[in-house]
Amino acid sequence: MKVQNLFPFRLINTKLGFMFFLVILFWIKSICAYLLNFDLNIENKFQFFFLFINPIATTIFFLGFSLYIKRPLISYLTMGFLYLLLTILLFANVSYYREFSDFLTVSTILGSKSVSAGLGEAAINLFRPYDLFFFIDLIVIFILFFTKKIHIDKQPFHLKVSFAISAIACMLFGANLSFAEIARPELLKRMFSHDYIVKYMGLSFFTVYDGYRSFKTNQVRLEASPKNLVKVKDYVDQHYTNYNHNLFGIAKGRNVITIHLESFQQFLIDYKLKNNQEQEYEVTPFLNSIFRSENTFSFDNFFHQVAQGKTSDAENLLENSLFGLESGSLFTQYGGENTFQAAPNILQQQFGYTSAVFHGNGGGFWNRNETYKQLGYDYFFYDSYFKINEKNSFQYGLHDKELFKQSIRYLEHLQQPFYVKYITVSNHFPYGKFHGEEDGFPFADTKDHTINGYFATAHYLDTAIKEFFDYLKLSGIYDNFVIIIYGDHYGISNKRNPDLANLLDKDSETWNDYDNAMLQRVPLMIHIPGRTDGYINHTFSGEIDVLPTILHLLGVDTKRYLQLGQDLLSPNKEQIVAFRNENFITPNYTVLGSKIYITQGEQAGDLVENPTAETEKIINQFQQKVNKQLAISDLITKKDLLRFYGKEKSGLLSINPKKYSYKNELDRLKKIEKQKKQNSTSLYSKNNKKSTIDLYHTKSYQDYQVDNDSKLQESKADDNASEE
Ligand code: GP9
Ligand code: MN
Repeated sequence: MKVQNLFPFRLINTKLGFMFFLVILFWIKSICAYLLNFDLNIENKFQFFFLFINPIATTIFFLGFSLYIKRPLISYLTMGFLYLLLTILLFANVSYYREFSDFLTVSTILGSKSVSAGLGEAAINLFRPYDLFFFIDLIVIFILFFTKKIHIDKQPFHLKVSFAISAIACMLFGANLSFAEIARPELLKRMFSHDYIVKYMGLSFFTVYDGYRSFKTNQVRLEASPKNLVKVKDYVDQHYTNYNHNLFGIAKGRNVITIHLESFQQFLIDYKLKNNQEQEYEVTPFLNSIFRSENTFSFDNFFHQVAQGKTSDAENLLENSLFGLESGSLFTQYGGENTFQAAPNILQQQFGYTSAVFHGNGGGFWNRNETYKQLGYDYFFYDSYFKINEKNSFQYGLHDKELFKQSIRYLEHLQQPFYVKYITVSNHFPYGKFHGEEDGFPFADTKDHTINGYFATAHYLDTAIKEFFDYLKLSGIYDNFVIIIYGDHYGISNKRNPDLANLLDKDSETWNDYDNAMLQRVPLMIHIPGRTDGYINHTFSGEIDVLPTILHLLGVDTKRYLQLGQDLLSPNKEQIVAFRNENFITPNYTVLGSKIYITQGEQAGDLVENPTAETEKIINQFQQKVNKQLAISDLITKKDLLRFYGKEKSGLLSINPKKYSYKNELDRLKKIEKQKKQNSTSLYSKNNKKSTIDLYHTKSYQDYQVDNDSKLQESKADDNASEE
C-alpha cells in the first residue's frame, strides 16, 4: 500500500487537512518555545491551561486567510508563506528573548530608536544551531511535496467553509480572551507586562496587539509639534512655586535612596492591631519612629495619585512629576519611546550622580527594562540578579528582607553620590502569605482575608527597612544619605473598605465615598540624618509634588524643567490634590464627581447638599485647575513633547537609550572601580576594598520573638535583682 493512502496522508492531502496539520505543528513549536525558551512564570493550573490553548485560535485565523484564495497553487503558497512568517516570528522571539528576557515589540522590529539592537543584529548574534529545530518541519514538508507524498488538493473550496473556519477561529479567540480577562481582569487595558499577554493570549496575538497600540500612539505623536509646548510652558511658569530658602540645598551632594513601600497606606502609621485578648501589636514600629523623628520631614495629608498603572504610575509621578494615563500604564504604553526629564538624568547631569533600581520581580513588569533607559537609570537589578527560590519569594518576586540584603553586593560597588530606588513587593496583595519563618504576626479578624493579612506583611516590610537602616548605620555611610520613604498607593481597595471600617473605629454601615477618599493617604517621609528641624507637615499634597521638593533639597532649582508638581516645603504651595479621575481634595472640600464633602474639622465628611453660589464658584475654580493639570500632563506624555524641549531650554542633554543594557551589572561596576583606582568613591573602595556584606543582619519574625522573650526575661531578672 502506498504511503499517501494511509489515513493521515489522506487527510493531509485535503486542503483543510493540510492547514490543520500546519496548525498542529505550529502549536507544538509554540508550546516548546513557551516551556523551554521563555521564562513565563506559570503560577497555577489555569495559567498552564491558557498557555496550552493560546496558539490555536490565532494560528487557525492567520492560516485561514489562504482558504479564501480560489487558485489552488496560490492558496497553498500563501498558506506556506503565512506559516513561514509565524515560524520566523517565533524563532526571532526565541533568539531575542535569550539576550533581552523580553519579547520583540513592533517598534523593536522596525528598529526604533530606543532599542539597543535591531532585529537583524539580534538574530545573528543570538542564533544557536538548535534553533534550526523551528524550521525542520518546513524542510520535511518541502521534501514531502517534492517526493509527491503529499500533493496539492485541487478540489474547489467553498467560500462558506472559509468563512466558517474564520468564524470558528474568532469564537475560539473570543473564548480565550474572555477567560483570560476573568483570570486577570483588565489584561489588555493595563498590559502589565509582555509575559502576561503571551502567557494568556499567545505570542502572535501579542505582536499584533502591540503593533496596533504602537500605531495608535504614533499617530498622536506624529501630529505633535514644538508649538504645542507654548501652552505647557505657560502653565508650568504660572504654576511654579519658589522654594523655601532655608531648606534649599540642605542635602546637597548626599546619596539619595527612595524606598517605595508597596501598597502602604497612611493609616498603618502608628496603628496598633488588637487580638482577641485585647493585646496590642504595633504594626510598623520602625517606620513610626522614622515618621516622628526630628531628622524627618513627614507628611500626613499626602495622597497617592495613581490610576490603573499602579506602581508604575507612582514611579512616574515621583521620577517625572507627571501623571500616569487615565487608563492603562504610561510605562507600558509610552515608557520605551518617550523623552523624559527624570530625576536620575537630572541628578546625573547636574552633579554626576550614579543611579540604580533594585526590584525583586522580572525586569519586564510594567515595561521597566525599557522605561528605565529613557529615565536615565544607569543600573537596574531585577530578579535575575538575585538568588530566588520558592521559600524567599512569591508571585511578585523576591521578598523584601532578601531584596535589601542581597542588594548590598551591588550597592557597595556603586560610585557615590548615588540615586537609588528600592521597589519593595512583599506588602502586595495577597497579603500575609509567607513561607513559615515569617509567619507569626497576628492577623486581623474581619471577614475579609485580604484585610486580615495586610498588617502582617506591613510589619514584615517595616522590619526589612529597619534591617536596611541598621546596615547603613553600621557601614558608616548613613549620615551621608537622604532617605525618601513613601507608600505607592492603597493596599485595601474601596470595595473592601467597609470591612476595614471597624478596625479604624468607623462604622461600616455609614462608610461612604468620602471615607474611601480619605483612605488614599499614603505616608511620605524625607529622612535626612543630622537634621533636627524635621516635623510633621499637614500640607495637602500628592505624589506629583515629590520631585521638585527633593530636587530643591538637593540644591537643584527646578524652574527650567517641565514638572507639574509644587515644592511641598514651599510656603506658597497650593493645596489641591488632583486624582486621575478629576476628583480632588483641598483642605476645605473633597469633591468626588458631583458630590462635595467637607474635608476637615468638626463637620468632616458632611455632604454639602445645597452649596451657595460662592462655594460653587470656588469649587469650579478648583475643578478647572485640576482639569488643567491633568490635561497638561496628558499633552506632554501623549504627544511626547519633551523631545522638543532640548538642552537650550532645559539645560539637559537628551538621553541615548542605546547606552543602557542592564546586563552584567556587577562586572561593569567593578570595571569602573578599577579604572578610577584611588578616585573610586564606591563604598567598597572607601572601605579599603573590603566588602560590607557581613555587616548586614537579617532575622526571621520568629527569631525576633525569641530575642524579645529573652530580653524580657533579662529585664525581669534585673528587676528582681534590684528589688532584692
Ligand atoms: C510589580 C510590582 C507590583 O513588579 O511593582 O506592581 P503593582 O501591582 O502594585 O502595580
Ligand atoms: Mn504597587
